[in-house]
Amino acid sequence: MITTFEQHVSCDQARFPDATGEFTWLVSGITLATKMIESQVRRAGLTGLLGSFGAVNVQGEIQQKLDVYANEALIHCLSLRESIGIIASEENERVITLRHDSPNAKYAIVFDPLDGSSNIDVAVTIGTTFAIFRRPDARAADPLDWVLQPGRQQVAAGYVVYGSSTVLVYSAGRGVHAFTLDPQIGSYLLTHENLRIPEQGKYYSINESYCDRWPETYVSYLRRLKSGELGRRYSSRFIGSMVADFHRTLLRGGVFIYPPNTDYPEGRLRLLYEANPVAFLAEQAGGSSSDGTRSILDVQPTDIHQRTPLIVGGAIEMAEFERCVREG
Ligand code: AHM
Ligand code: MG
Repeated sequence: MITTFEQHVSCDQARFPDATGEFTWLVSGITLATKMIESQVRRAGLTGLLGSFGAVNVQGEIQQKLDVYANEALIHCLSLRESIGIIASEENERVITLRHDSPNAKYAIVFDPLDGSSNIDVAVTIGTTFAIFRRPDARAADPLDWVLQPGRQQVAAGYVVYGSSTVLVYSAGRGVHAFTLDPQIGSYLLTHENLRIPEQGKYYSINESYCDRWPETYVSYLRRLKSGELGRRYSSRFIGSMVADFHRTLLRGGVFIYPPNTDYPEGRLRLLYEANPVAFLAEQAGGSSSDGTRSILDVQPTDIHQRTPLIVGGAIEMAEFERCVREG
């Protein structure tokens, strides 16, 4: 028996007596857009879609052509979903207000259309991350209030990883489930139900070239992982696309870390649409996350593009990180 992503969401929603099907319709906008993106990613070298677009985004980073295509695909598909009032994207400086005052607009969605920009042109795994929030209250005047909510308020979150296969990983707060795109039929099919992060893995994932610019806590944490003090000597894996590095961490265990450094004192990753979705998935899968002092999910955002340090992984690796923080 096969279960498509839409079937899964529809069954999950049926638990709620007042479910109308609108949430299932909303998330079908994500699957449609990510299938459009995946199709362009697979053919990018053949269709002139590699290389830079010629513009710089709000982060001061050069936009790639595929960044722009992915952003437009998501905005186009999601704009048609009446239940979405507000969109925030890594590629747009301000939130996009679709239907702020409509009583049908119950949700906001935030996304990074294509994570891992440096890997786009070299055929290395990239991804799309997203999170959905409920409208804070019926009268919320400021569109920003819809998206500046702590990660714990995420109604659902996930990512699509465009790797050797294309996999959608999703949680609506009732476990983490993964759906692999079957290119023959064009549907995401359930392949991993109730994913759990192994309690202890064997990999740490970090850009170690910045080690002379990290706070001491991260230096001593890495030393401990490598020394064998946790019962094994950890090995290194780093792809440079957070989605890909996190996906391996979710399936195989271990820890993914992007510390603050002297160039990026707040870290490099974005809280709203990069750190929050993976933190939510990690917690749902039995792991946890930190920004160095508290769970990522407890951080109250103040800006849609704010950056954060991110440490996310399995129970043993995260307990060890907390220990290093306590010991200074
Ligand atoms: P992006 O949103 O421009 O792709 O940047 C985020 C990416 C992450 O996927 C990855 O973990 C990180 O940047 C890599 O940064 P660095 O090159 O500093 O290691
Ligand atoms: Mg990105």
